[in-house]
Formats: sequence, structure tokens, C-alpha cells
Amino acid sequence: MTCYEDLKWRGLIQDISDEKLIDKLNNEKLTFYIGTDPTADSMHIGHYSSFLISKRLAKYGHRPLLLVGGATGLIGDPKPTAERPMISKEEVEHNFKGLKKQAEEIFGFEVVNNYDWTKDINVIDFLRDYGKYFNVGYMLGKDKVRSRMESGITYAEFSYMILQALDFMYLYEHYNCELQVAGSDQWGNITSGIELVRKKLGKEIYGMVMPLVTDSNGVKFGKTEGNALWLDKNKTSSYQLYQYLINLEDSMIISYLKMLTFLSKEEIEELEKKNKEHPELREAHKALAKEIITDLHGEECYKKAVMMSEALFTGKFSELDKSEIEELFKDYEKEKVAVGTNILDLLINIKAASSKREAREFVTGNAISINGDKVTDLEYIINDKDFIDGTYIIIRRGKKNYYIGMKG
Ligand code: 545
Repeated sequence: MTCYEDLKWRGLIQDISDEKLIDKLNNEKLTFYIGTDPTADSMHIGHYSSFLISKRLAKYGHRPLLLVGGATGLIGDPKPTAERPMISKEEVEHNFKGLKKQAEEIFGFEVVNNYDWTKDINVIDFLRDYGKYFNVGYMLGKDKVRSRMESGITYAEFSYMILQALDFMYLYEHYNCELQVAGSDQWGNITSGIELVRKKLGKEIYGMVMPLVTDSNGVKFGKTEGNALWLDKNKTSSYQLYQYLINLEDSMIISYLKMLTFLSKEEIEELEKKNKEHPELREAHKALAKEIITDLHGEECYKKAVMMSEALFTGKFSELDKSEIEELFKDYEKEKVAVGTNILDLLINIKAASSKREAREFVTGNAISINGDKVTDLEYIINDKDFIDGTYIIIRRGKKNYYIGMKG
């Protein structure tokens, strides 16, 4: 498959600015850029999905630049709904550092900052060198501006597209960057840059946008009940990410595999087959989780996430450590349990049984296990070894009911 066929097959092409780009993608080595504004100090999984395309282009030999908008972040790309609150310069600087570090760690790309070439442009030069090339009628025709005509848009946000356009021109002139890639919401800003370069320099540069990754209800990938899944594993753990990925909608899983992993067409078609024949095995979901978590957090973290998730099914917790147990059971009440407690008192203590009689029934009925091992002896006494990492004791009643005690 050619580079373009591959992108197309994966559903990553919503629009390209000119058909000539196809040939360039397939037969040339282009320098391209993708930009992000420092509106937060960490990217979330939704951004990852749009940045992955740059990794893919890099694999085909194209050269990626990652722009973090130290200048544009101070203005704010107009949202369709309302004006953005102004972020302080200190905050933009703080966010910039976070994003730059993450971008370098996760993607390993060269990072550029538009503040470097924007900060010294004075207002007269700005209007003469760039403002003069923008017809207000053209600017008013952009989707983002149109959608704000009712609710209002300030001159600052209205000018945003000029800043992004001059970035594209700057990168073209200084890095020979001929292509800008982004999510489809960036089409207007990208075409502004193409127009500017055409008018001012008489040259042709290119744009390519991908669809925003959403589920079948149009909810953005990576958004769960309003919570974002962050790329920083200290903000969103591998286990949380695993849970999110493994529970994604069945009908979307193959298109996610295409867009968000580097598995080949053959591998994905094989998974599609398995998914049709044995959806209950969730092979496709597991493959997606493996690819994404390994890429973001590394293999160790992926393995841990699997182990933690499986522990809840098998009841085996012996391979987990204290912090992993804490994560798995973070919403559980943790009753104090003393060494020397009898099993029946323990069950009442941790609220797994409401009376001695009930506790006895559970034990003799084979329903109770401690840290994954069945306990059928009514005389069983809790000892030191029952506390995982010297701290937690996990009681399972039946298949699904977990109770957790803390040594004390
Ligand atoms: C600025 C200057 C340029 C080129 C691009 C920009 C940024 C661009 C923009 N992009 C979005 C964004 O969101 C905030 C991220 C916080 C961590 O606003 N004007 O910065 C999103 N972008 C990735 C995708 C996007 C886009 O980061 O392109 O479509 C989302 O998926 O919305 O010269």
C-alpha cells in the first residue's frame, strides 16, 4: 500500500487541499507540521489520536514538526460556542513546558514555538505584512467565525486565523514545511495559511485534515462522563486506560484499531474476523488496549494493567502490590482487621455477612475466599500472612462481591 492508500484505508483522510498532495505523499519526503495550543499542561487521549497521524507519516519518511503555540495560546482559537477565557501568560508558559516535554517523550519530534517568531512583530508590520492579505469577507466566511456571529467574537479571536496562517508561512520559509496536518476543525485555519502563501509568495503548500475520532453517538474519543483521559500516567493510570479501552463500543472497535494503532491491514482483518466469530473474547479490544498502552506507558505498565484487570475476575491478588490494590479498590471502605480474628467475625466486621449464622453459611457453602484462596474452615484465624504487602486483606464472597480490610 502507498502512504496515501494506507491513510485512506484507516479512515484518516477527511479532506486534502489539492489532489497533487497524493503524489507528494507517495513519492516525496515532505516536511509537515501539526500544531497544538498550550491550553492545558497535559494532552489527553483525544489529542493522541490526532497526533498519531504524524507518527504514521514519519514512518513513511516524512519529517514531522510539532508546533506548540506559545503565541496562539495567548489569544485562543475561536470555539464554535463562546469566547475562551483569557489564560495568564504564566499559565501558558507552564502549560507550554508540560506539553513540550510530553510531545518530546511520547512522539520524539522536533518542537517549535510560534512565540519565537511572533513576539517581535509590531502592530504596524503585522497589519501591512499579513493583515493586508486577508479580506474581511473571506474571514467572515470561515465556519468558526460564522458560528460566532450570534454569540459574538472579539477582534482578538477573529485574528487568530492570521496568526496560524503566518506560522505556516514561517515554517514553509524556514523549514521548507509544505504540509499542515490536523483534525477537521482546523480546516479554516489551514486554508488561511495556504491562501497567504499563495498570495504573498506565489507558492503552493498543502493541508490535510482527519475526522475527529468519535463513538457512534458523536462523543469524542477519550471522553468519559466529562472526564478526560490524560496521557500523563500520573493523571490517568494504565489500569484506568485499560478499563476505558476494553469497554469501548463493539461496533467501533475495528475503526479504532485502524486509526489508533500501527497494526497492519492483515492483522486488523484477522481481528475483525475473530471479533465477528467470538465477540465475547474481546480480542480486538485487547489488541487495541495493548497497542495504545504500550505505546504511551510502555510494556511493563501494560502488563500490570492486564494483571490488575484479571485479578478482579480470577480473585488472585498475590502478584499485586499495595499501591495496585489501593488503585483497584480505591472506592471501597477499608475496615480495620486484627491478626487473630476468627473468619466469622471477620466477615461480619467487613460487612460481608450480617450475622454469625449467615457467615457460617457462606463459609460452609464454599462462597468465601481470602486473597483468592478458598476458606472452608469455620475455625480459620486470620494471620500475618493473610495481609498482602503487610497491609491489605481481600475477601471475595461469591463471584463478584469484594470486601477489603486493612491490618490494624
Ligand atoms: C496553533 C498554531 C498553528 C497550528 C495549530 C495551532 C493549534 C490549533 C488548535 N488545535 C487544537 C488544540 O487543542 C488544545 C490542546 C490542548 C492540549 O487549536 N489552532 O490545540 C487541537 N489540536 C489537535 C487537532 C485538533 C485540534 O491540538 O488538530 O483537531 C483536535 O483533535 O482541535 O500554527
